[in-house]
Amino acid sequence: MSKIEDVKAMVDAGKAKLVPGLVQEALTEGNAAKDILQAMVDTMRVVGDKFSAGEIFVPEMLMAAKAMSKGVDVLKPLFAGQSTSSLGTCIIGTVEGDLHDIGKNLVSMMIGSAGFDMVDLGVDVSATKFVEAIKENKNVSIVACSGLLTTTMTKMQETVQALKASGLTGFKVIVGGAPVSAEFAASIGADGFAPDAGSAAVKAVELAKK
Ligand code: B1M
Repeated sequence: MSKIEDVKAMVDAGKAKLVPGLVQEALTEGNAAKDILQAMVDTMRVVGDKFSAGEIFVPEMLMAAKAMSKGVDVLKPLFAGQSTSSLGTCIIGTVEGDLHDIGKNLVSMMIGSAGFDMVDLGVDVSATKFVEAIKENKNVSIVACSGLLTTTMTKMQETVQALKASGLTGFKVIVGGAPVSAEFAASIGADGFAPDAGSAAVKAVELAKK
């Protein structure tokens, strides 16, 4: 059995101490970093389904999230960019009221590896904080807003509106996250949408070069 199956099982079981070693073993076994990452992403979907079905609760979900984050730490250097010239600064954060950060961290890793200088504002980021971050950082070309909860999609809308109304220029806004669609992104005035971390990086490069 591939070590990837062990990685999946231990992320599912929330074994944060075991996952890094298993990810390393899966790499040694010859598995591609992107396949190991995808396996962990798929496992988090299973974890979410179990939560929806009432089979597990928030603590188990949190443990699985921690386990995945530890696994991602092992893979991070393998996704590091080879770009020498910067495409500008990308400000990234999860919108106000939302504490989910695994997807945001993956998006940050991929956009960073595409050649941007990353400024990660973390989770529960208000519209005001996003706007302030543009003022505080040089050469901001992209603002990336992540959101996982349907209940905080209005905060994403508020954020995009505040960014557009700020009078600041020179940057484009990308939004994404499980409940976000291309239609929703367009309806709130975002410049771009991406369904996953890889395409977020592609979209960021495309918009920064426009
Ligand atoms: Co939460 N949670 N959670 N949770 N959680 C979900 C999102 C949920 C779908 C679970 C479920 O019910 N099936 C559900 C949301 C329902 C909804 O609104 N539609 C939910 C809920 C309800 C909640 C709480 C309300 C539970 C409670 O307290 N009763 C609570 C809310 C807390 C808050 O935020 N205020 C809560 C809490 C938590 C934990 C803290 C326990 C933990 C998060 C820990 C952490 O992030 N550090 C957690 C987890 C782990 C999940 C699930 C299981 C996994 C999320 C995840 O990390 N996925 C999730 C179920 C699921 O997603 N199926 C769930 C893996 C990650 C790689 O995928 O984040 O989707 P994702 O990111 C993807 C894409 O979405 C995209 O690219 C990423 C990688 O390819 N993407 C972007 C993300 N951001 C992007 C930005 C972009 C572009 C693409 O451009 C800028």
